[in-house]
Amino acid sequence: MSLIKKIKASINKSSRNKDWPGLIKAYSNWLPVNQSTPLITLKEGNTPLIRATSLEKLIGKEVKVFLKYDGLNPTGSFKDRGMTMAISKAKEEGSEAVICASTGNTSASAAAYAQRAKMKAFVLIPDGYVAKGKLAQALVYGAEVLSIKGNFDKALEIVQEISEKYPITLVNSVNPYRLQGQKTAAFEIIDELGYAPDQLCIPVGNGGNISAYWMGFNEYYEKGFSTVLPRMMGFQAVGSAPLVFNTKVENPETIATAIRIGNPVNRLKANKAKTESHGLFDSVTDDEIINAYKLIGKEGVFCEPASSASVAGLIKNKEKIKEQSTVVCVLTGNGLKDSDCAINNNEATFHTNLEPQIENITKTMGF
Ligand code: AN7
Repeated sequence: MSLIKKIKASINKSSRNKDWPGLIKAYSNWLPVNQSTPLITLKEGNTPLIRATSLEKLIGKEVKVFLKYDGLNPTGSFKDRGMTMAISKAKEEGSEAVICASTGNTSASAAAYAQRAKMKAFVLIPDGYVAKGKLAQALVYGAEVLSIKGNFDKALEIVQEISEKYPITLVNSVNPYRLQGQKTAAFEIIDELGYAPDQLCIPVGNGGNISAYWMGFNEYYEKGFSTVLPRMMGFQAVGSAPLVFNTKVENPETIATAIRIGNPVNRLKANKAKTESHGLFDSVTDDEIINAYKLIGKEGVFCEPASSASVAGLIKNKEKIKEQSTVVCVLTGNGLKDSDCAINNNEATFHTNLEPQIENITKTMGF
C-alpha cells in the first residue's frame, strides 16, 4: 500500500462520525427492517455520552455521571431516532402522508423526515405552548402546521381519530416503529461504556422514550451484551405529573413545555419499565428544572428545560443512588430550541448599551 493510501485508511478508521450510516443501518440486525425498506435518514444517532464531573461532585459517593446528549441529533432531539424508523416504514408501506400531535420536537422531526421521504406532513400543536425554535423548524422543513386552541392531549386525540379515518400515518409514539428506533440509544450507551449503567434518569412526557430505553436495555441483556439492567428513573414536572401521581392531569403546566402532557399514551408501558426495573417516577418543580438547566450549562452543555428534568430528578433522589455506581442522564433536546427560556434563566453577566470605547469596555471588564 502506498503511503498516501495508508494515511487515508488510517484517517477513515479513526473518524467514527464519517463512517456513521445512521442508526437503522448501524443497528439493522436489531430492527424490523429488510432489503426493501427505503432508508430515510439524516444520519441520526451516535450522539455523545459526556462525563459530568461537577454533577459527580454534587452526588458524591464516587458515583459516575454521564449525559447522553441526544439534543445533537439532526433536528436537535431524540425524536429523530424514532422518526427515521417510523417514516422509513411508512414509505415502505406506500403511505403518502403523516400526521402527529406535538409539544414541538415530534413536529420538527416528523416534518424533516417526511420532507426527505417526499411525503406530506401535518402537525397539530397547542397554540402558544411550543418553543419558537421547534415551530421554526416545522415551518422550514415544510410541514403543514395546525395550531389548536387546546393542549397536547387534545391534539393527540384528534390526530388519532384522523389517522383511523383517513389515509394518513400516525407518527406519534403509539406508532411501534418509533420505539424501535428510539431503543438504539440504550445500545449506544452500552456500546460506549462497555457495560450498562446502574441507573438511567430520563424526562417523561408520553412515556415513549423510557419504554424504548427499557426495551433496548433488555434486548442487549438477553443477548449477553450486558450483565445488569439499569433502574429506570423517570421524572415529570410537578404541574404535569400524571405518571407520578397515577392520575390524569386536565390542565398540565410547566416551564418545560416539551413535557406539558396530562394523559400519557404509553402509560402502561412506562409503568412496566418502572416496575420491572425496580425504578421510580418522581416529580420535579420548575425551579428544580431551571437549577439543573444551569448546572448542565456549567458542564458546557446546552439542553432544553424538559431535558434537564433528568438531572433535576437525579439531584432530588441522590440519596437513592448507590455508591460507586454509574448514572446516565438523558438530555433529550437541544437548548437552542427554546432560546426564550435561556435568555430568561441564566446567571451570566450581560452588559448592554455600552459606549464603544476601549477604556469604557476594559473598565466594565474590571481592569
Ligand atoms: C425534549 O414532541 O411529546 O416520554 O410531542 O420533547 O417519550 O413523551 C415530546 C416529548 C422529553 C418526553 N424530552 O418524551 C412531542 C413530545 C423532550 C421532549 C420528552 C419530550 P416521551
